[in-house]
Amino acid sequence: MLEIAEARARLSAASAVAVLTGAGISAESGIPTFRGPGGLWRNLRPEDLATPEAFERDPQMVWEWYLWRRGLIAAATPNAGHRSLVALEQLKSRFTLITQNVDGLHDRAGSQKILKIHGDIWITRCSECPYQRRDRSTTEAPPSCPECGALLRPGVVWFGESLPRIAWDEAERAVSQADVLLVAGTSATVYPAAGLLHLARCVIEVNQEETPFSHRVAISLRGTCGDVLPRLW
Ligand code: BV8
Ligand code: ZN
Repeated sequence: MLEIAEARARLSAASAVAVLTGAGISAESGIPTFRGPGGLWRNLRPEDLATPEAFERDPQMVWEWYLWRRGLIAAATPNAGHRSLVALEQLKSRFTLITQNVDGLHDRAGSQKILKIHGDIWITRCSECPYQRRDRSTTEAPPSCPECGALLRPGVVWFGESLPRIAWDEAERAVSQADVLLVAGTSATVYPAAGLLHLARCVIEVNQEETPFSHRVAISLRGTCGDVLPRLW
């Protein structure tokens, strides 16, 4: 595959590399994607689940959805796609992994420099005050904040909520300074994350299907993360 050789050449010549991952990189670990067949949103629309209004309206339903997802994620293990990014990080002096995923599989694979721009499902935080904790508990209902008594919620970014300031600023800087932005397993439909592709000098995309950016990136590799990524370095 000519494009693979071209992608390998560009990545090996790059001294600064940024990577953006989406749900597609965790699909081969058995975690359903958001918009694919059998996706997490299948019977409900994102607006029904991942929004502050939904949590306000029905905290129990939203909490249970995250509990179900935590169960899926706890049973999953990182795959060759996650592991290949650990190897790439060790090869590059300047490397930043930006992920939209909240599953923590990049951490478990051994990646070091991770910017979680949509938060972390293993964090539980207060809906009112700054209180938060790492949380693997499986309490059936959203607990109350020990500091202020308000309801606790998953430490993820919902639709309509702004992204974590520090992580987002670092992500923008890393992409604008990178020689190559490698985009793996994302439909590139959620903003502002997808906007990072506009900042990059050179984008290499790895996706099973076409995305809105496939015709505008330097190289668009069609295939699974688990198969393609390990062949790129
Ligand atoms: C904000 C965390 C404002 C929670 C998530 C209209 C136009 C443009 C934008 C908007 C609009 N209306 C509203 C907006 C803004 C909105 C948005 O972008 N909406 C979209 C739907 C249009 N964005 C927001 O609300 C953001 N906040 O704008 O705030 C603001 C500004 C200032 C001050 C205050 C407020 C917040 C967005 C974050 C939402 N949170 N998740 C949780 O996880 O529960 S988004 C959710 O979608 C996940 O994070 C996920 O990562 C993300 C993106 O999805 P993908 O990761 O790409 O997954 P998807 O299933 O879509 O695609 C999978 C891809 O993988 C596919 O392409 C598939 O082909 C491929 N694939 C599958 N298997 C494989 C594979 N590829 C390779 N190998 C495989 N094996
Ligand atoms: Zn509180």
